[in-house]
Amino acid sequence: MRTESAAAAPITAQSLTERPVWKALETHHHTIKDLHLRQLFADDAKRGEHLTAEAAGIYLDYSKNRITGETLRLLVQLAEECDLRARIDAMFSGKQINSTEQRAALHTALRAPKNERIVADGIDVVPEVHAVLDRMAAFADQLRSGHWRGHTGKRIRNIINIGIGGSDLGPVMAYEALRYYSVREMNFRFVSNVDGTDFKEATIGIDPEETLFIICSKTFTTTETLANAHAARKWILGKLDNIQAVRKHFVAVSTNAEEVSNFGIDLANMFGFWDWVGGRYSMDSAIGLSTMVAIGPDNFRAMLAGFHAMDQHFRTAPFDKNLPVIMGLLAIWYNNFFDGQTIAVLPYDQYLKRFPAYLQQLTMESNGKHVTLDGARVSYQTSPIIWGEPGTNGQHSFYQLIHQGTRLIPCDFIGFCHTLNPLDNHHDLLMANLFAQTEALAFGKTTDEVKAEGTPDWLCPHRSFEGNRPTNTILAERLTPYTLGTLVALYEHSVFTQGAIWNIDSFDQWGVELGKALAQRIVQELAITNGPPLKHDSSTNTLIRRYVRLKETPP
Ligand code: G6Q
Repeated sequence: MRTESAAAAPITAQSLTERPVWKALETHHHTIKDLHLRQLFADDAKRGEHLTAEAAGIYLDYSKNRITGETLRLLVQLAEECDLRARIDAMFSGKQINSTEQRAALHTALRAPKNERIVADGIDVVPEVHAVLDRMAAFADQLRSGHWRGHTGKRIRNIINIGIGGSDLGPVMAYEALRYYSVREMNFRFVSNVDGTDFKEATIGIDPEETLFIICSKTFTTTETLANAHAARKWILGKLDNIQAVRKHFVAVSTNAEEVSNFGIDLANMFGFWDWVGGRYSMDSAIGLSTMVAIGPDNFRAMLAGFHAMDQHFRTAPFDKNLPVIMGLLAIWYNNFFDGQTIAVLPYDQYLKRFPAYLQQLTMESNGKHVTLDGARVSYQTSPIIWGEPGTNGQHSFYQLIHQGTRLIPCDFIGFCHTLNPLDNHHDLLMANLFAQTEALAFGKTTDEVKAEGTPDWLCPHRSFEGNRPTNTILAERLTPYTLGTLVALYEHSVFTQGAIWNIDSFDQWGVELGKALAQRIVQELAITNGPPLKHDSSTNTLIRRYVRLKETPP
């Protein structure tokens, strides 16, 4: 869909790094870069209360960052001068902010309440969004109640989502995050990799008669997904041996009705979405069908309400109180002024174990760009690398580097005041670790303190902690569908804020498209033993020849 007015992005001749406010930030960075968090907290006894913000049930403590009031003032000024406000409005109102694909990025419409009106290309999209949600809900209810039966009349007990990238990471993350709320009589599995192992392992020990596949693909042309979908059809027909079975064991989520139909899926069993929903922004569209089946329509709608609450906050709150804006600006502060290269996301909740992986795509596919909206090479770093693991596991692994390594790694700690699974004092232990880590990272342990503990001189350098390692702490009451929605939207909009300031297209992914095209050619070459001479570089030619020769040799 093409939306009416383009030019959401203000194309300014002035490069970001030439702006006076950018230069002021550079000077300011020079002045405060050695200032220690110990000093900053000593200077303001209430810093831990002042540098906080709260919205939609999310409390953000950003006091343990290497910033002063002046830093914040300048960063907010940067956001204003980069027209962040106008860009936010352009996104929410359906302008073509994804300029290289000439599309809107209107994922916020996916969680708009029924009475809202959002016009794209002359059409109010909200009724369409709700019509799909209602169809999804009816289908999910049929499955959950056992009314939807397989071809031989058996109840569906296994749901396998087939999709990759944005058609997989969101559904997997949301299923894991909301597992507590999921129907336990059903199994949910996810197949993404074209590696046959993924499909094989997902189908081991389950009965095709009790299995439904959700084929998620926006384009319905993605090689990996189609290969797995064909394997699934074979697997179903292998047991049921009747093409009619496809109708009862496959549904599709796509924007491409023609290809869905070519595959053999009844269009009555297709759930649509729109080209203004980017893959990595689609977990709250029909791509979330597996999530809805798992947690039920009411919980899914609660998740959408959480997204929407954060959307409203992002759209309306002043920048200095705006959680996604503050987080986005802090990411820029470390990325562009401290030369920080990565950000660790550390959820202290086992259910959020796939959240860092989800954020990797959201952040790095969105902002891993090297040219501005007008095609000029950027003269500054764009997306940081995102990584992480749930606490406390990470503490016994890579936190060593965060505490005592040579790199600056800002971290986001995420925790909840209530656990979903009370077990003795486990939750206090978990949260004590979270608080202790942020405290230790900020304040460290001086050589004098280490000495005072009786440590011999030679050991003191090894046991000292410089501290001054910045962290954000995100605290919410409890992990619910609503909270998950707010958390995802928080990061979506933080990513948006960063992209707006870097003046890049956060909504295209030409790097992904390249990969999709390149493998097509080589796969044909791998199928022929004595084909024509290869025309790649000498490394690729040799690797292909070696592979083709050895794959013919029995192991
Ligand atoms: C996400 C990307 C990418 C995409 C996958 C799957 O923003 O566009 O990760 O989601 O390549 O694409 P299909 O859904 O079209 O199969």
